[in-house]
Amino acid sequence: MAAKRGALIVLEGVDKAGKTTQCKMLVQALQQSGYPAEMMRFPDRSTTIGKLISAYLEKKSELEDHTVHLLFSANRWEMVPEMKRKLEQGTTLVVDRYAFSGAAFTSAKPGFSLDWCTRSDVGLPKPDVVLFLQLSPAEAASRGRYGEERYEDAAFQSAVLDRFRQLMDDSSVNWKVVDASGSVDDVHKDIALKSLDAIHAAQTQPLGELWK
Ligand code: Z5A
Repeated sequence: MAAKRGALIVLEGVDKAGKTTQCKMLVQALQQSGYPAEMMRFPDRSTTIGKLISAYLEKKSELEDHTVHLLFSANRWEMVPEMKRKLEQGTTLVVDRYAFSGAAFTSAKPGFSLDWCTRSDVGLPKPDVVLFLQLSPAEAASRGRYGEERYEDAAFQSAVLDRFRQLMDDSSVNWKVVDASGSVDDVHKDIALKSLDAIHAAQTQPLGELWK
């Protein structure tokens, strides 16, 4: 009999919301409970495309805004065969940022519509759930100063948050808001519960296509 497919679980949220911390904790907790699970993150800076993106984020290179948007998208598409293979084999993928970051960040730049920014990601594997880690700008600021990378400033992050809110109005995506202001353990408990629901639901549903 074919293995039940794994779930595609995406964590999104503003800077310093705790996405990376929570992805790692979730994968560990799932594995300890006997669910095959792996973490992925976007951008995946290890690939040839990812290295171009990384140099751009580190301000070591300049790229035209449409071009870098399409590179972020290509960086997701290049991972699709591997993602599908793992999901079909029954592995749950816990993904740190996805197409929603792509659309929110580029559309926060002048002259970009949300509609244009979603197009290059139409048809990607559709997450079974997108957990949006909600944190106010003041609470994010209390977690330390922004770093040196591109986009790490308060005004731009506030524009990004507005775009995320618009994306969350789309009921074709299974958004779940998580209050990320609690302790690491409390946030984890909420995420683990919501993720188990998604894992169980995914076992009886085919993998969808995003924004189609
Ligand atoms: N980007 C884009 O433009 N287009 C795209 O398509 C994609 C991304 C996919 C790089 O992303 C940039 O690329 C990003 C979006 C853009 N730009 N920005 N800004 P990244 O994933 O490499 O971003 P990051 O900078 O590594 O992650 P982050 O957002 O800054 O952090 P986080 O993952 O949400 O949080 P964290 O690293 O887990 O935790 C941050 C700190 O808070 C750390 O000190 C923790 O110990 C602390 N923390 C975590 N949880 C808690 C709780 N609950 N309480 C207190 N303190 C906590």
